[in-house]
Amino acid sequence: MSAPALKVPSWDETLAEAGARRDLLAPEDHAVFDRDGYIILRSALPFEWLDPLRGVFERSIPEKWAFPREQGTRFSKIVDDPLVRRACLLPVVLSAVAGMMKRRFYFCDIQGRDPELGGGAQNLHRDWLVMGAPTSIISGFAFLDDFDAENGATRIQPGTHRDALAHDDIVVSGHAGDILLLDAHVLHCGTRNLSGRKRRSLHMSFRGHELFGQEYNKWNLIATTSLQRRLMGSDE
Ligand SMILES: O=C(O)CCC(=O)C(=O)O
Ligand SMILES: [Fe+2]
Repeated sequence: MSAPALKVPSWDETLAEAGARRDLLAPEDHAVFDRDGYIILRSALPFEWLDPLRGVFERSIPEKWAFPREQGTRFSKIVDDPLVRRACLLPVVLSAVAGMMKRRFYFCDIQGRDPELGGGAQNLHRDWLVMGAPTSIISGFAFLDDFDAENGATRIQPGTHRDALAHDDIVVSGHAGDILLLDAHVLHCGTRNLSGRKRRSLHMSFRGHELFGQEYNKWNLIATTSLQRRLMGSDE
């Protein structure tokens, strides 16, 4: 007797298994994300995860990177930590990303970023350049410290995912545990840390399925569960 064929769960089934549901966000939150190209999910990280995540961040700063990095900023290499992975795959995050992507996507990459005193100033940029079609990348920042214009918070020009003209220019602020999600077409940048107060974030990237395989990525091999592997782009 032959073994029964294994059924690969569909993408919708995978999202459902991960607990993602459109109604985890209010309808107006989806509308704001769509209109402005960014959203801040307040207190999205469970409070009791903050200290352990800060610990992972601090323990995972390499002495040296194999390629040049921004001066005056600490980067943490946190790819294979299970709690970090859970933080990136929270149902509310997946729900928001699914609402914007409207197609299969995968969790691609993560690193920690912490601008130090005097460091962190970036040029305004987009994380995804190909305009005129829905974005292929949504960038996320899970904050481990309170953030504002004094410690290098993110500057954003809302709506620039649709409209080349910036109507507004803001620096976001909030508390440890908030998660900023950004359509990568939106013009944004890190700002200078003027106070020296830590501004650690977990900087993640969700990508449309069409980009899968473009980057060197063995993440799905270290993900521990079948569900995580599917959310990172692999099929069982
Ligand atoms: O950390 C930030 O606020 C922004 C970082 C960023 O946009 C980038 O590195 O591409
Ligand atoms: Fe960026």
